[in-house]
Amino acid sequence: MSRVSQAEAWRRVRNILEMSDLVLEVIDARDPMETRNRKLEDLLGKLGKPLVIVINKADLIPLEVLKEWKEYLEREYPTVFISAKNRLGTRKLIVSIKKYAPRLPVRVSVVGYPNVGKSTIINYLKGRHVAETSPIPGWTIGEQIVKAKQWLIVIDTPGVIPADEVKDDALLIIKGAIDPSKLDDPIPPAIKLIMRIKSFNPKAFMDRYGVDSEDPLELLELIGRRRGLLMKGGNVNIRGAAIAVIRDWILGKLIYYYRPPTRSG
Ligand SMILES: Nc1nc2c(ncn2[C@@H]2O[C@H](COP(=O)(O)OP(=O)(O)OP(=O)(O)O)[C@@H](O)[C@H]2O)c(=O)[nH]1
Ligand SMILES: [Mg+2]
Repeated sequence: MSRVSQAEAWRRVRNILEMSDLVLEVIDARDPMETRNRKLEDLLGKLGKPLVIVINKADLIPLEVLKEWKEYLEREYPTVFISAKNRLGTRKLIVSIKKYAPRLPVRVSVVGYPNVGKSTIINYLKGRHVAETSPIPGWTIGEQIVKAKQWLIVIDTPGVIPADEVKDDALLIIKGAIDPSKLDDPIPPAIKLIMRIKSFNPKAFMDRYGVDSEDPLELLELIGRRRGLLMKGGNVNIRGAAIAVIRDWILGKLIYYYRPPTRSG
């Protein structure tokens, strides 16, 4: 499924958490609920480690929605939103680390689902490329300890998936947490993803591909044809189209967002 087994990834993350003074949990701004890792948060609670939630990929969604998520999540944990890739909001991240660190110098681990941008954040904090990043989920296999500043040691970790989710391909695709080319059949998860994207952003497919349909399978066919994904005989390679859609989602080329639940809801 990924380059490292999830059992091994969890084992490594647990070891890192034990030696951390502060933990950054990274989530994806496009789907904060689905990329928030409750299993990790439970573990941190048990270990008694302070946590800051980092909403990453803030460049992909509107500022006013980011502010709503920050306010919502801050009922539970201190929260910042940043775009590690575009280096936006990252000064606030430094301020938060200093504020919530029990002492300086501080050891901060960066954890979360695969592909949320943990290694990109490590590189930002260091100020140069020291951790490998990739649009392929499950890229980081081992921990990497980086002295980012005189007072700051940051630790990159492999993405972790709760055990009860590892077999749910459709859910993991929505979370952007697995590599679609590894799936036996990417078509059913792609269909679920299409339906989720459409439910929040009806224009997403017209904007991205210039085609649309109410029927997700037909939409895959239209996208495949548009992209020239044809098989011998001229039929559309639906599997290829499914992988293309999932990749675009992972790459942030398909976007949706939603607002946090209201206080009464
Ligand atoms: N749009 C956008 N993309 C980002 C941002 N930060 C990271 N990415 C992209 O997200 C993908 C994953 O980034 P990584 O830093 O490798 O993610 P990771 O959490 O370390 O992933 P694993 O090692 O697989 O667990 C890459 O294609 C990054 O370029 C961001 O702020 N905005
Ligand atoms: Mg990584």
